[in-house]
Amino acid sequence: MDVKGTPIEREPGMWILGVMIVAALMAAVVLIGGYAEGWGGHLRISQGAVPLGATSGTASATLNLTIVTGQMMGSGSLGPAYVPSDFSVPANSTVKVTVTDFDTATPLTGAFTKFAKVTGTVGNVMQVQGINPLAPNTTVGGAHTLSYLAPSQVAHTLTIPQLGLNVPIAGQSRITFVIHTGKAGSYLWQCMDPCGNGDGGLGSPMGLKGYMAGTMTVTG
Ligand SMILES: [Cu+2]
Repeated sequence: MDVKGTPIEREPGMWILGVMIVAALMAAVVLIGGYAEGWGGHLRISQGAVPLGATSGTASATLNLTIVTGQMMGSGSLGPAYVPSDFSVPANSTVKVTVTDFDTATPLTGAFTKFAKVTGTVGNVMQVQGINPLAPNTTVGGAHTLSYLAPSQVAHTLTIPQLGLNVPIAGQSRITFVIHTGKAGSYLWQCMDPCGNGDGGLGSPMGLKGYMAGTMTVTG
């Protein structure tokens, strides 16, 4: 029993050890699989953040633009400018746009008054908040949701005819609005407020890229 019994007794021991090793290996596979799935899920969430945000209606991207006055740039400046003037937004997503305008109003007149209306944003509205340009982080008055601005209050517009987008920018204010982007492409934007020199304000920097015109790239 002593001599013969030892291997007989060892055999079940080995068998149990084998089962334990296999079980441990299986547990490891399940764990690694779970982690892999977890990572995969994580990656899918981060890669899918843009379309997910778009479907849930919450902003999935932000775009911040500033309108600086010619004065802020000094004597060589050609006039007020959007900074940046070329910018990118993701395709098929919801983008919250903020435009901080340091410039004062140049009233829309004649045929240009149609650019006082907000079009192409979510709800065809925008939020307007007055700012103090000498203390730009402080607000003036309350915030308002508007679909139209009095033509006399318009300083500039952010207009992309190809997308039906038009947002009148109030003088010395912070404007926010939300857009849903579509397919990838390159779209020209321009300001339709006669904020330029000469000829009824239609001269430079009106239509001048880097100032009152530029490109919005929708990246796929
Ligand atoms: Cu302008």
